[in-house]
Amino acid sequence: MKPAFSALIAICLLALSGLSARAEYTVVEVNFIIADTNGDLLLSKTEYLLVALDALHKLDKNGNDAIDPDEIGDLAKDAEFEDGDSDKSGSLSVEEVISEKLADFEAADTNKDGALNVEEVTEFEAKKN
Ligand SMILES: [Ca+2]
Ligand SMILES: [Ca+2]
Ligand SMILES: [Ca+2]
Repeated sequence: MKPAFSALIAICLLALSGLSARAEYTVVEVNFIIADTNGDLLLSKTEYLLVALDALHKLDKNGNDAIDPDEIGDLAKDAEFEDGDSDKSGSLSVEEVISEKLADFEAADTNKDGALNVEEVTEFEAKKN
């Protein structure tokens, strides 16, 4: 599915979901709805991890199941990339992406119900930037 098309669907779903009555949605909200594959307005750990793994596979141009610095350009200098690279191999493996995302999930789940609602994700993304 083309990204523009799935964003359009997400906006329609948001409108139908009654999540908010606004005409415009933030990038975080649109991404949230795309990630929320079962449409319960909560991101489970699986849904959260699938987004990261999907991104990894899109970025992984040489197909070694890892994000290498030359595949992401300047993002490789990002603290998040360096933090995630726990064995300091210079690349992010699938395992490293999963463990980093699980840590993110725990940090973002402020009410500790084992799922992320849109407020939790919005707050977490705001803190990260
Ligand atoms: Ca869900
Ligand atoms: Ca790679
Ligand atoms: Ca939560």
